[in-house]
Amino acid sequence: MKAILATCLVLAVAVFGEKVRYDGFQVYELIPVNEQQVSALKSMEELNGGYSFWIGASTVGKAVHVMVPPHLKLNFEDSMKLLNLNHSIYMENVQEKIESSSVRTHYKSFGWTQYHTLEEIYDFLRDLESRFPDNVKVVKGGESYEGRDILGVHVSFNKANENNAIFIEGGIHAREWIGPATVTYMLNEFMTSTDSRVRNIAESHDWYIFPSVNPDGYVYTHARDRMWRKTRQPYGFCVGADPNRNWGFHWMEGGASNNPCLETFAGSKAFSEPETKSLADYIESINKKLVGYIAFHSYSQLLLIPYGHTSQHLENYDELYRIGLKGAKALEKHYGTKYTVGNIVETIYIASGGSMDWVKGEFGTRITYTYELRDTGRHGFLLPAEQIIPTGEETLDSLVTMLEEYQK
Ligand code: 0X9
Ligand code: ZN
Repeated sequence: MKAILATCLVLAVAVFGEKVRYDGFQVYELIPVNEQQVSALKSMEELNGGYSFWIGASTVGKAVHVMVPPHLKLNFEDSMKLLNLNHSIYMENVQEKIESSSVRTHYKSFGWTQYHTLEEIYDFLRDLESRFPDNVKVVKGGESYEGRDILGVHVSFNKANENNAIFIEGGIHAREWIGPATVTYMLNEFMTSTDSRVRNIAESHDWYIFPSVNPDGYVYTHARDRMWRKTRQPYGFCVGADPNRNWGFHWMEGGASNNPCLETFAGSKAFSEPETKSLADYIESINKKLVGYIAFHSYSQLLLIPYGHTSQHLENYDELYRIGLKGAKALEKHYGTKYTVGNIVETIYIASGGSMDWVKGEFGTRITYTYELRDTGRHGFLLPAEQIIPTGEETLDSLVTMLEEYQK
């Protein structure tokens, strides 16, 4: 086993070279109190002068999280003084956080006490198929730029549920590791839980579950750069588009960039990324069976309702909101984790071209939510692996609670 691991490491280093390091990088929290500060922060993000906005500026009063490299610390603090912006350090050393949150103990079997690689996740899916051949089928939802399959499972306990299917999307943003971890946790519970509520919800729907829909990006976060968000298709001297800005519904209508070097680059056109194009084709092929589409991101503890290009409420917003609140309440009961529920623009920021929005806009799928999982910034994208199981438990309860409401 050790020899295999060593070989994998050697191969990874040979293919990708060294890993990107974040020694001394700090994450600041800033809360703009006026419009000038908001627009200055937005310009700073657009200039892309070495800062990385983990949470970009949206409106007055909304927290902004920025990762600052050590050599820019003094410049950054000077800029904050000029802007008269209060700032506090949220994370002292990103590299240390990367190392402590991705510790891998000796790998025995798939579980939820550590984060997994893409291959381990795919093996878990194949393993489920062989353990539950009557109910689980591994399916290919599409293909990535680098030629990887986007694998998922179609779970079905009863042919009669065929047109009562829920699509679960995880990992569209590569660095948000808690997404794929929570999605596999829930999938495992759907198959193995003995809790009657979980059994009832699991067995009264069909499921299309895709834990990691940006496989190139996810592999890259393991092999090369833990903080990678986008796809891996090159655009000039920068790489990747934001796969959650690339879908063909109100594409490039706010919160998206035409600069390939930015984190929110929307791609050269709608569906320029093979991942979004192929997955969209797959979703289209099953759209008549879908009653729900739920995407899992991190972080911020939000339950988001379409759309991301407008704050106008869609036709079943009130239903989604009312039921979302019940989900958030059930979630909080476990560990006190508090979620905010609401329209994307009102709750987080303008973000057009997202997957859920395309599904809702194109097919009118009734149940559509995007989770922004734990936490609110203490660990951010680097959520410790000890939090996978608690996150899984509370998130599963919220989902079960919401689907029970829709069954009523
Ligand atoms: O910016 C995003 O894509 C999401 N936030 S994240 O920090 N995970 O990057 C918000 C998703 C908004 N969703 C849609 N517009 N559908
Ligand atoms: Zn995300």
